[in-house]
Amino acid sequence: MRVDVVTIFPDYLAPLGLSLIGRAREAGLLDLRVHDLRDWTHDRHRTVDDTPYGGGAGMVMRPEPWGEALDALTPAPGGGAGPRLVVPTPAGRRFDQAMAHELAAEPWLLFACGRYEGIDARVVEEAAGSGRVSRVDEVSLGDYVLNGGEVAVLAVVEAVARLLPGVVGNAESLVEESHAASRHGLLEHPVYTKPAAWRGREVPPVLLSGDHGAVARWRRDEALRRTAARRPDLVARLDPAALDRRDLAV
Ligand code: 6GU
Repeated sequence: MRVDVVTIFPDYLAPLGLSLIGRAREAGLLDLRVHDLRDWTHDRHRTVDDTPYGGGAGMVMRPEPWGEALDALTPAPGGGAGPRLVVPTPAGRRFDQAMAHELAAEPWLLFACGRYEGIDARVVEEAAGSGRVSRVDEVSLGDYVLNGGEVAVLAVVEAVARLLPGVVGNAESLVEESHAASRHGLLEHPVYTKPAAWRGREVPPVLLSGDHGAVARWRRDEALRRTAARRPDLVARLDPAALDRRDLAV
């Protein structure tokens, strides 16, 4: 998969050279390219922002550098398939595991990181009608405000890259984790490792019992309990068909 990121803070994306993602890049599974938006400015101060029309606090990113950046990084219409453009913004559609899977199926993603109060709205409009990108999504990580899109890109790229074939060594760990489709909308159960007793706390005995059915039942109960306590919104959305009689006793 190819991923381009345009930002005024390329150094912010440095963690994408580390760990799992760094190894995926070295292995050729992920072709990640970070670009400085200021390379597409032409004034002495390399200006990327200006005051908002209509007034109000803060600054808005000017459309011209963005237009030039997107033109430079995408094929002309008819020149082959363009990337899917992803614009992180707190005003976007909520990013979730389903969207991570959707993005992981794309051959090419292009992230446009806004700063300040955001990017002039014509940039997304123009890109969507340009024929140079396959589609445009404005996405949000959740209901809180970050200073810019860079941290969101770190999160989205990590969530997406770990779904690419060969990136996570043990594919089974993808299946079991919280928010995997196979968990039917429940959070993951708590996990334990050695030692069996630590600071006076024992690992739940059922996990040492060797009774695989009992272990599965215990994990299911704990997942339900945890989800009900922490994410009642997920419980409300559970498919009733995914519950069994013993679940209702929890
Ligand atoms: Cl994607 N961007 C910004 N600036 N703030 C956010 C966000 C994105 N998601 C949650 N807060």
